[in-house]
Amino acid sequence: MTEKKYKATPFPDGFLWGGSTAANQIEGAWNEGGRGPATSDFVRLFTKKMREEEPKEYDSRLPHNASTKEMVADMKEHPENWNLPKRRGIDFYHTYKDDLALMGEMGFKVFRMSISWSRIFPNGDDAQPNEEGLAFYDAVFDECHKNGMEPLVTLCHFDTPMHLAEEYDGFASRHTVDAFERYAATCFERYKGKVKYWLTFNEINNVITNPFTCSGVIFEQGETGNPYYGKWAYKYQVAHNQLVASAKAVIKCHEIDPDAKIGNMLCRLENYAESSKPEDQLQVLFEDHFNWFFSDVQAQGEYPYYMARFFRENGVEIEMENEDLDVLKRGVIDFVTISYYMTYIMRYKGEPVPKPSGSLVSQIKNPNLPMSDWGWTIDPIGFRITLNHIYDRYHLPIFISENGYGAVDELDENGYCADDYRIEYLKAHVEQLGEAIKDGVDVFGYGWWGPIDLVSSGTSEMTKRYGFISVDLDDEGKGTGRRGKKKSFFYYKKLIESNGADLSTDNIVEE
Ligand code: P53
Repeated sequence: MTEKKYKATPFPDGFLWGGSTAANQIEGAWNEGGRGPATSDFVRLFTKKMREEEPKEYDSRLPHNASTKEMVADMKEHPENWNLPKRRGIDFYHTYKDDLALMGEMGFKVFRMSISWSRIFPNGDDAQPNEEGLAFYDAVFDECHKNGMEPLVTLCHFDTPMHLAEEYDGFASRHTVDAFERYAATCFERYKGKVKYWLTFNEINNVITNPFTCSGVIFEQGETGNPYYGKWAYKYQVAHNQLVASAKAVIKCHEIDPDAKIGNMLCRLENYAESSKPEDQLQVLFEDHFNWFFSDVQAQGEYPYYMARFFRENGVEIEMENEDLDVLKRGVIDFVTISYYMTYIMRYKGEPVPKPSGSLVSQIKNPNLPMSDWGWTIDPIGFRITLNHIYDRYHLPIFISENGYGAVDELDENGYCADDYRIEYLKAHVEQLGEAIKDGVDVFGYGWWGPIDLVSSGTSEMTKRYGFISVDLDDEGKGTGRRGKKKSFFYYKKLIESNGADLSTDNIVEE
């Protein structure tokens, strides 16, 4: 019936429209249900204002005058001195039924979420899994299906169990690789038949800029006297270990549930040269290589040629176990996923060095593009370009695991907001997604980041809202938690109903 009612759509039948979340940004209940602490429980609120007042050189989530270990110790001893919003989330642990019903009401076909590793293994490496944690996700997956959605599940989204961080320096140790493999296998066994789509690590490439957040690396940050601090060797060793862990999970997934598909997740940084100078274009090439490196290994099963020179010239010698290269070869992903938010401008630096750590925002402004309140450029055409680049490179089906617009919303007493700016962003990006599909790119789904307001990853703010559904909570955790429907809720519903054929903004029915 959709075909009759609407004009042709570039989107294939069964296209997976939906939204994306992460356990550490929605669940809350950080110490309930037998859950053990995770790195995300030790991440402070860090607003734009605080960021400006306290410039930093590395992980934006951490103060730069204290080592991670010192800070964690203080958070344990004086939790009252710290605002740690990821412990609260939006209370999804208790509200998931109502929240998923709202997603179902919009017509979602897919719900991307993550499992909190420390709900399943409180220490990350316990002898037995925690049944209460396993049962929670059973209930969530059942609820997804009840509401017409396939769960698409990330195994680890910025929340390494704290025990593995503190005792083993996270993925700096092979112990963590083994623990992850066992955790992944436990999930595949338990949820076989219930979960068809898996992802290994969220934004695996961000290990270079945010090693604590991405990989549970705790020693490296800000510790003066630490021989590894700031060294590429350490970061790329951690990256290697995590790539091996990812490949091992892929192999396990295929063994345990041959019907399931498993993908990667790359924070895709699409870069433009600042000028037509060949040097600037060369910098784009370098930067692309640092970004592609991760998905190249995951999709092609081997280290790409171009890293050898960087490793040689920067003293990086990856320690490998005998089986590693074979594991990487056998553990190639079934599909590719990316997050796409913005594009960056590159200026020649004279040598290949990855972007300065923690820079979520381009150092150089693009005069041709508008920006969000957080300085993120809005670039729908960049989305089409990036999709073509990915497909050209891997020829694998693509799922957009994140795309979205964080803004300050003025919510009324019903939690309503006429968020036309969000609608515009969505419309423009879906239009370009359609163009990419017409170009021949094989995309099978689109997950809007934060379909319900959630705690920001980069700043832990609630003020940076992404949702079609509002949540009455502020940065201090104050508010009723009540959910409301924004104007964009009705727009996305209509868009999904027409399978992307109806993108018009002048016939939105709000009811
Ligand atoms: P927030 C860097 C650049 C782009 C996206 O981000 C990034 C990052 C790392 O923080 O992260 C992804 O909440 C991430 C989500 C996150 C989302 O983008 O800082 O996978 O967890 O919430 C948006 O506005």
